[in-house]
Amino acid sequence: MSNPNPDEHSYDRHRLRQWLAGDAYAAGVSRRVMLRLLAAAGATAGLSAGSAEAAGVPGIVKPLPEEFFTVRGTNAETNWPALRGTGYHTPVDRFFVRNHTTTPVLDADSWSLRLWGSGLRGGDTVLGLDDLKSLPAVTRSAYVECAGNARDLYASQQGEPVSGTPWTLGAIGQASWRGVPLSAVLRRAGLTREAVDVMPRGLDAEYVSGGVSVGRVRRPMPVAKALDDVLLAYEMNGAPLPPDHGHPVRVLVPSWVGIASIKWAGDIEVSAHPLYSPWNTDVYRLFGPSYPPGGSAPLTHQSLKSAFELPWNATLPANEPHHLTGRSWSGTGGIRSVEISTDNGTTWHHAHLHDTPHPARWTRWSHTWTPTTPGPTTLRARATDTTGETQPDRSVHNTQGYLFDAVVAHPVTVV
Ligand SMILES: Nc1nc2c(c(=O)[nH]1)N[C@H]1C(S)=C(S)[C@@H](COP(=O)(O)O)O[C@H]1N2
Ligand SMILES: [Mo]
Repeated sequence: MSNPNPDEHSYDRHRLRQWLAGDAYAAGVSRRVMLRLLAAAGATAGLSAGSAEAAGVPGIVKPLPEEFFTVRGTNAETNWPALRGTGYHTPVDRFFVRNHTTTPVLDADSWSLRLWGSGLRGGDTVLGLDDLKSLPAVTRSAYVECAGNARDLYASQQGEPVSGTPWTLGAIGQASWRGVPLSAVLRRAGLTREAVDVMPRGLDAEYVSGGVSVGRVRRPMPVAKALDDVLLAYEMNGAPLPPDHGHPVRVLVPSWVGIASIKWAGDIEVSAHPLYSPWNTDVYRLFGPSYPPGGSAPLTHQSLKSAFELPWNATLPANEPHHLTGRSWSGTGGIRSVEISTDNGTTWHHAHLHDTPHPARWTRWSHTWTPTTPGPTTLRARATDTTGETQPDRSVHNTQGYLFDAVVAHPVTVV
């Protein structure tokens, strides 16, 4: 798989080596706590159950009607049929929510963002929302997708056990985000040439796993990505960010794993040393027999996927044309083509594509099918991206079920 950004590639290699050598310093988590955590959770099971999740309370502010969402612990998965006809951007009322704890309801007037750390000159910088809004704004379309999206397919389609929230395909949403480039804020705060990592941290509650707090949600990214296309977003689809999606300000890291897009940003550490958090060491890396003993490099880009805007086990009348619709996306390239099979993968037809390719955005597609034979069958959508990668028949397993990319067999019955 090609990596479009050489700086990200060297980030992967160098940080992994440093982490494995114990060279990165632990911000907020002592070695002792990490060891307890690993003992409690099992070396690769990682962080799985928060206290709210264990209690089965979603802790989400917006309504979660059954036709739009499937609630999974502290999270809400978007039902794909609810996206049919919604256009390029996902309406907030059906945008998935992934919370480690619960949505904090923050006051925009008293909110501030602190930038600090050894990668800045001249001390801390504190910015209020008005300060951010006084900087030149940009608007950008991008999806946010959980790295564990489609995790359940490892088990249901491939018969392989994985740990974590059993998402089907609905842990993705795409919005139009307005905000300030993180690069502008970093430069204003006195970014130095020595800076290597940038770590935003949320204002939501500390995350407790296995009875041990690992602190507030945070994950470092290399300075090259931070200076590239990352936004500090304060608007979503033309309105102030809603509480569940990070009000008043979230980080938006296009095409990367959703965990990078820290909600309710409260501070950003800018460091001249490699940074560490549980979210780039114990979770959001690939573990398992196909990967190095210490796991893969920390995850960056999302994987290639496709989904139909149709209920699972949908019933479709025979001898009538059905306008099948769906979307495909890839974090490493735009979508170049999508093929559809309505006969369990025997024959394939090119779908009609409705959007231009972009690695941070999905492409809508459609295909008209007139079934003639009653009975059960499976529909498949197989996308190819602009790097030439095509969705495989089987996804390479990892214990935490990240980055599923195989063609999904979507069951339907013709009547
Ligand atoms: N502060 C904070 N930021 C966070 C999270 C969180 O729990 N707390 N969850 C992350 C994960 S794992 C994902 S997939 C995305 C989900 O964004 P959404 O809830 O707006 O869809 O937010 C990320 N940012
Ligand atoms: Mo996620």
